[in-house]
Amino acid sequence: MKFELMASMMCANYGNLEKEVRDLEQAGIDSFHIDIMDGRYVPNFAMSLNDMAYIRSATDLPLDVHLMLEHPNNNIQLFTEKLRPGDTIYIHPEAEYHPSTTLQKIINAGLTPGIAINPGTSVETVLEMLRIVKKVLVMAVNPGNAGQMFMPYVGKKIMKLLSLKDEMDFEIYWDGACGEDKIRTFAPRGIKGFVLGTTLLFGKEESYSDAIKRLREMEIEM
Ligand code: S6P
Ligand code: MG
Repeated sequence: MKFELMASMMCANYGNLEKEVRDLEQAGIDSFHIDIMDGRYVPNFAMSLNDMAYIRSATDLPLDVHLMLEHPNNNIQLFTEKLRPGDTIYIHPEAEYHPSTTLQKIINAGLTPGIAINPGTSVETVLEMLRIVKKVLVMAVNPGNAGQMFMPYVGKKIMKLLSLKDEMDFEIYWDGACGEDKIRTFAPRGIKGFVLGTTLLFGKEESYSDAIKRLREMEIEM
């Protein structure tokens, strides 16, 4: 079964980011997930613009940029000008007065537009934006940190999104507390990709190569 695996780079070893990028590439990761925070929309600072720009320069794989910022429209250009076609920017619609304007700027820059949906945000609230975006990042934890508790009630929302994705033309991605069980359950149902953080990939005895190989070769029942 084909599904994408993204590495959550806020969980990487910043002592040697170049090696982290190289090891993850060699291990067969599909893209790099970049969590950008402002300490306001979420109570944390993870990665920033320069970290993103460095990783952009260090790999040819796509970047998957998750903006956890208040009013990203104010400085979206700082991000779009450093990215390239094939890269994605996700915004949180509730962090913006006019999210469709910001999404249009992402489209105009030749990038893939996405929205991230918090555990407490309903599909109905973002319904019209599903027509604009190509990707929906479903947050299975409250945004802001790695290593958090899975919110089981997001399962129902995922089923609703799955029923809309073909008609409205978007793909669904999983972010937060992604364990093997989540991939086994949701890949066959149509979730296209999974962000891997401390639950499955980082800070383990197992090498990135072994972990990614194991996940790709997992027996998944349809
Ligand atoms: C959370 C962030 C995520 C995490 C990732 C961590 O605000 O958007 O991308 O970095 O989910 O994964 P884990 O397995 O540690 O929860
Ligand atoms: Mg994220």
